[in-house]
Parts: sequence; structure tokens; C-alpha cells
Amino acid sequence: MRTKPVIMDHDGSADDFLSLILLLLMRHVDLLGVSITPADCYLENALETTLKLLTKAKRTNIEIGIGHVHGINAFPADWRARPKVLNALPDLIGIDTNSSPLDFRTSQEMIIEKLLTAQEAVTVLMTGPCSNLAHAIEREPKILNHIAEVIWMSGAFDVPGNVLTYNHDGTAEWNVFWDPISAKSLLTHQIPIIFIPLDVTNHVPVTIDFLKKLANQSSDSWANLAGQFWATTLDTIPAYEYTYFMWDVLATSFLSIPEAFTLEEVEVDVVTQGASAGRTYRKANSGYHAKVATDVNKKLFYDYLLEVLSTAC
Ligand code: AGV
Ligand code: CA
Repeated sequence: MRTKPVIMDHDGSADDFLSLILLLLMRHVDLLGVSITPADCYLENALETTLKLLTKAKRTNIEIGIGHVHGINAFPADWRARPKVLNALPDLIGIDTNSSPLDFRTSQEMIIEKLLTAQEAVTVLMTGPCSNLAHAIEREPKILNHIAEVIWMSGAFDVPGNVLTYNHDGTAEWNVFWDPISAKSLLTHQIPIIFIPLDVTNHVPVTIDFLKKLANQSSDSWANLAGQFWATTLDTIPAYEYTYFMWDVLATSFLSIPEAFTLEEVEVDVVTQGASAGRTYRKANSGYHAKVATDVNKKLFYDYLLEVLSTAC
């Protein structure tokens, strides 16, 4: 089978790790590197979980890059601390990692080197803010020619955002809001980019019904672990207001089941300052070209998850 070279940049929330699990199980994906953005996580926790998952999959040859750029608008500390529990789950707690962020190259160095040395153009999957990629491009613009496409879980185009905080009007999605300047910078390069925004992720919440089906196959070790990861998301804070969605998991699935998605070619832009900072919006005729996912075949998506998580690796 022909494999597709992929670099992942994640920011350490539970669904970022579920996405990493999916990538490790996708036979057609050649994962060249994993970069960590210290956004919806604390770096040390996220590094530990990343290492534990690569160890469990026997793929510790995959290089990890450490993000040193910090966004303008920090994630709430409560959210950042939550994924720490993942490292204590019975399947992961016994996997010793013992590494510090100082043992790794920076994300920018890793991304630049992997892109410049790849045999063919590489797909970049981002499940957090885009700061590492945007800064890598500024530092070494030659990498632009080595990017096949960018798939980015971010944005909210025709639906409300999910940033509810002081001095903000609620129109932004968090991955853009964390560093809107980098989002704007990334768009200006006009590389092929596919947004998987809230418009489409709102269709796919984490449901008890899905988790029950997944539990029926818990004799598969990855399905069992994934079920435990998702269970930690059900009391998402504040529970009365938010639902945890398949945000990053949906974006990652695009690599395997693009036919399940409805894409629209649009011109877009992003607000970098003020009460709408991080808002992504349509700007016909004078915006940046992008593809935006607007709908997904839900059954195909949930069925795909059940199937891929039954894979042994
Ligand atoms: O906005 C969605 C992004 C996704 O990349 N993240 C979570 C996913 O990893 C931020 C986010 C929005 N609401 C959240 C988030 C919540 N209630 N808890 C944690 N993170
Ligand atoms: Ca994320």
C-alpha cells in the first residue's frame, strides 16, 4: 500500500491523543514526527502521554518536537490540567518514559528538517493552534514547497465560536484564538488548507451510545484505552454548558475517510485583535483561498472509528 507522509502537531487534550492513536493505527499513514504545542495542556504531561502512546505502539522511532511558542490568549488552567489523568490510567501508568522536554529538538527544527528531507510532499495535521508551523515557515520559507496540504481542526465560520471569556464576543474557536497572529500568517502563504471547524465538529459529540458500542470491543487493547480516554471527557467543565466533541478525532479521520466530508471552497480571513480576535469568517472575492468542511456523514464516521480501533498494531 502506498503510504502518505504526515506530520502531526497536537496540543495535548484528550481528543488530541485519541487522534494520535488513530494515526498510529492508520496503515496508509507514515507518521514522520509529532510536535507538541503547549496550549490546551501542560507540556510535561503532554510529552509524557505522547511518549507512552508511542511506546505502547512500539513506534518510539517517531521523532517528537517541543513547541516553544506561547499563544497570546492562554487556555483555562482547568482544561490544561485535565489530561494529566490519562497518564495514570492502568494501561499507561506502568510505561516508564522518564524524559524531559530538554531531550528533544524544538518543533520548528523538527518540522523544517522533516519537510526538507521528505521524499514527497507531506500532509500536516494540526489538532491545536498553528503557531509551530507558522513560525517554521517564517524561519524557512523553503518548506512551503514540501507541504502537500494542511488539515487543521480550527475555526467557526457559520456557527458561534467556543471562546467564552472576558472582553470577547464569542465568535472565535479556541485553536485560532490562542494565537490569531499565527493563524493570519499561515493563511497568507496560500498553501492548500482544509479547515475542520466547529461547523462540522458540532455534528459529532462524544455520546454514551458510541462509548457503549466501543466497550463491546474492549478486548481490543486500543479500543479499550480509547474508551477510557473518552470517559474522562464526559464531565467536561463546566458540564452544564459544554459538550466534549470529536473535534480533533474528526479532523484526523479526514485522512482515511475524506469521502464522508462535504467541503466547500471559500475565501476566508481571520480577525487578529479586539473583541472578535480569532474569529474566522468568509470573505468572498478578497479573502484567502481555503477549503472548509461543512458537513459529515455521521454514521460513516462513527463506524470508521469502531473499525480502526479494532486494529492491532
Ligand atoms: O476548540 C476545540 C479544540 C480541539 O482541538 N480544543 C479541544 C480540542 O482538542 C479546545 C477546547 C474547546 N472546548 C474545550 C476545549 C473544553 N471544554 N475542554 C477542553 N478543551
Ligand atoms: Ca486539540
